[in-house]
Amino acid sequence: MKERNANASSSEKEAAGNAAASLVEDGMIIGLGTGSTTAFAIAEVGRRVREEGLNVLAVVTSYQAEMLAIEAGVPLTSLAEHPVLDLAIDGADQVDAKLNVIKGGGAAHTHEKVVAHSAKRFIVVVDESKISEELDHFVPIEVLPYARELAKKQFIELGGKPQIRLASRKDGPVISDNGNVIIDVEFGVIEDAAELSQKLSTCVGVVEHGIFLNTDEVYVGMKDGSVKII
Ligand code: ABF
Repeated sequence: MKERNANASSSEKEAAGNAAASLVEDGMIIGLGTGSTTAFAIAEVGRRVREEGLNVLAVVTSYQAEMLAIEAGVPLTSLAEHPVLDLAIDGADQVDAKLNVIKGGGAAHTHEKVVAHSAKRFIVVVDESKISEELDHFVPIEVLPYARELAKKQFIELGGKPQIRLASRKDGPVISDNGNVIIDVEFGVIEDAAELSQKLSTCVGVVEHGIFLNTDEVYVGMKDGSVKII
């Protein structure tokens, strides 16, 4: 499995998260995702609510994001009440030059994809280490536990090397907020993200995969403290 750059500085993540949070305008309904970079965006939105009286409602994509939003004082709503979002902010595992994105390191990509597709504008926030000329990160895939072995067989037939994601204590598989398992699949360099996305979506037992093709802009926290928008 491709190791994530564990050395990415939190200042890069904070710069990207704050820059995206500055896009939030009064009266917006927003989507807030999962992960340590988006956590900075959530904290900044909360600061603006508390200190600037920002009037905003947020839909969150995971229990982790919900906890952070509540702690930060960001008022919450749901997609049932607000099915169309003005802006969604979320992290990523890898972004290529064509803005194809791989997400799912936090096992929440199914809800994240629903939020990303419910938003008029979808912004990804990353540190510089996530940017890559081509996509070669493993693809997280949420799979029905009942279909675990059948799904692995289909991923192998597509040229992948599947690995069930285990909980850190190695006492069993990671279980998503939806009660499913996560299978991480290495495909090597992904030449055609749209084609692989389509093939994975038609595999029996797949709930959702982590290839995102609808990102509008990527806010990249750079090592020099600046934020690059691609
Ligand atoms: C979530 O958090 C996932 O979709 C993504 O893989 C992960 C990124 O986490 P971090 O910002 O901590 O690297 O957005």
